[in-house]
Amino acid sequence: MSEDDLFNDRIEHLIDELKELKIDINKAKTKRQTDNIINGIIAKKFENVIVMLGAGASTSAGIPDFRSPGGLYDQLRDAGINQGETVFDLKYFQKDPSLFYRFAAMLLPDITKFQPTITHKFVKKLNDRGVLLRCYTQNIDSLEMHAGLPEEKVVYAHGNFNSFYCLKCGYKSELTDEMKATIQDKKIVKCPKDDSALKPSVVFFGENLPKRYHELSKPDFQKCDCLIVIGTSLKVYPFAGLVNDVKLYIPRLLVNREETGDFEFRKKNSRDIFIQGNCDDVCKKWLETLELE
Ligand code: CNA
Repeated sequence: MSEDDLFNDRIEHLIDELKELKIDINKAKTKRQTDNIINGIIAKKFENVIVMLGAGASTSAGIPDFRSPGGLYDQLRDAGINQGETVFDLKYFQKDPSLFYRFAAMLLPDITKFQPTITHKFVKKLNDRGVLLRCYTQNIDSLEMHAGLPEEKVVYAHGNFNSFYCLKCGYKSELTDEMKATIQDKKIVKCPKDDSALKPSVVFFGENLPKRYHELSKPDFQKCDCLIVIGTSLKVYPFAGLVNDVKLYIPRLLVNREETGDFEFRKKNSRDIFIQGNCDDVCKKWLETLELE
């Protein structure tokens, strides 16, 4: 080997070492920042924590998300529906509700089938410790409620299946066992008054978000002293925009399989922290730490 070759070899080796070191430095920084947040929660330095949840919080319960490989949009594509959003489009539903009812069973909350995940239990734990200001969820599976979070602590930003209503005559009904059976049979749930399709109180594309979301989000996000965002692609607005409604110095933590959203993880001295991975694994560690205290 010539001297030049030896030199180049050594340089490449050094570059590799530096690259590894940089990753370790980033990991250590993320761990330190995250520990600060969990310790801050334990010490009640943070008393107004907001958790924003997405479909990733429920995937381990067996409910597919929309956009992950093998998720609902992929399954719809396999069934010949290329635009997954169509199933949840208000105008399309008014034209042809059968499309929605073909797939509704996949999302219908059935507590005997779907149980709250460790992530939901972590959010409940925050509330038990008295530091949860509110949980804003995009999920329509009501697993927050089944985890034991009180109603006033949750904003179901995209509604849920708890009630149904008629778009024509305004008839309203709670979800009954009979309606559940109809949905499981992939049939349309009909209005007993005018026989048109009943729509669940799930927010479809083209619909306004619930009044409670509009009333609470502004004051809540101004009061928030720590934001934890879990299992969401942050692709759906206005929900995704909420991350920018906290004050400029408030720490924002994202736990997700991939980086997403309007954050500045790489900026020097950034308040934003990204933890890549399975949210249940991350929340399990946090839960254990909180339970030890
Ligand atoms: P999405 O667009 O499907 O994104 C989910 C995100 O979570 C992706 O970035 C995934 O990588 C990530 N993810 C999935 N599993 C995990 C996991 N175990 N750990 C960490 N990250 C994970 O879903 P969003 O919630 O962002 O989109 C909003 C839609 C999805 C809302 O309107 C919901 O109503 C709708 N949705 C809800 C449910 C439910 O209620 N469980 C299920 C499917 C879709």
